[in-house]
Amino acid sequence: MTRNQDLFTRSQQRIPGGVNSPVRAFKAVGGTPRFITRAQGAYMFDADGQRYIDYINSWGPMILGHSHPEVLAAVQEAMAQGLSFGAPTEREIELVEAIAGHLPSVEMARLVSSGTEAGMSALRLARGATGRQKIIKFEGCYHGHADALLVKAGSGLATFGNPTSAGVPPEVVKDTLVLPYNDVAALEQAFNEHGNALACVMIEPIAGNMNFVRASLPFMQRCRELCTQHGVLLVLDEVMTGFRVGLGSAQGWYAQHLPGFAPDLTVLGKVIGGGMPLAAFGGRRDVMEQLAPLGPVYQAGTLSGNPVATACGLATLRAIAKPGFFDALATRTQRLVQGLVQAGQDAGVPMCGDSEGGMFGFFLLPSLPQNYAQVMQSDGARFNAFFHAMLERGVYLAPALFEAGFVSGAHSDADIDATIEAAREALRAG
Ligand code: KE4
Repeated sequence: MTRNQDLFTRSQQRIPGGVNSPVRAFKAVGGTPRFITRAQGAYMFDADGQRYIDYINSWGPMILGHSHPEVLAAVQEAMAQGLSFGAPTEREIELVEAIAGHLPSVEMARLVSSGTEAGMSALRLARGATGRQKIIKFEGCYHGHADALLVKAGSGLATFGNPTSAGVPPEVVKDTLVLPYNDVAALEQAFNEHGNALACVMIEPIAGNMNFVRASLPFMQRCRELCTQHGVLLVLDEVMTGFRVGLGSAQGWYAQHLPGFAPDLTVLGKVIGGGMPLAAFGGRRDVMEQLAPLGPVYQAGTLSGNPVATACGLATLRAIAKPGFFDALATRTQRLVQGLVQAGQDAGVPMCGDSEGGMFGFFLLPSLPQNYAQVMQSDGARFNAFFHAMLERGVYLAPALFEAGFVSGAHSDADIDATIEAAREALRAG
């Protein structure tokens, strides 16, 4: 028994599935999860002393790499002043001002403790601000585990959703319409039928929960136009892409290609907390001012804007805003994806990939998928074998073919080279 196996056996006695979040259990890829003892820079170390080049980055937050000195110093200084007050602090203002400084669409924001809480609150706010109940989400997008958003496409796809989880009453999801991603015709039909009853459209602009699928420019433009036309709020779920694909996040990328593009609300998490429990939702002032204590939409949280978490997030945002950070990160991430794709082609394995900033995806497919159905045509068994072959070579990729990968500012060119070499060996091994 390795130490990882021993810990996994023990953890399963007291924690469901042995993990505090399902994807960590390696159910999709099989095998024993690695119990991490420490992490430094681009590396994580497991209970058996194995070092891994880390492409999980805690599912996105660790964009600077682990144990970044400036972040640790800020957290240690904050901790010494107190862990939690349940009262406002200046640093909460500073963090929201920093977010708003990079995202012009965010005129106001509220801090919460998880992406789920942010998405759930944004949904309630959209419904409260518009007085409407129906919402649109897209197949393959994940917005956290709030009941109304745990919805899979109905049999006919563009139908009102069915719960993806036990315990979610059908009446909670009856107003959640699930559409195919990147399908303009389905979107237009949904607006024709329900436009004036819709509170919001919620979308991952680059769907990291389908590994890495971009909303096409025509599709995103149509989302914006139809929402504006029907008084529907466009909510970008940037929990994963926010401050990960660029300082302007994904909305900044779309605004470069669609002049004047801006969402009405944005959901953020991960990077803005720098690895601590912190997320946010924000957007138009007239909408945000519907929140208690100003307006009728209730939302609250004991640890919202926690002083240690805001110190971690603020130090992270300040570090990634330094000149050249994202250029270097994007270049390294692109080189990684190009190397993986080339390794696939040289081994006669269909492989394609894409990246933006420090977020990437690769698929065991001949061409980039545009929606969930196409992603799931990937060869799952071959992905699982590749995942474990890479893990054995000290490279920790996302343990599921529908998850994105992340590069940090701490990943060196040597780490990228070593990863590509490991992929060449793993793919040759078959
Ligand atoms: P959290 O509640 O896990 O902080 O955030 C939920 C969430 C919301 N929106 C998007 C676009 C997200 O990607 C997430 C969470 N992402 C997953 C990874 N696909 C977190 C990993 C996990 O569930 O353990």
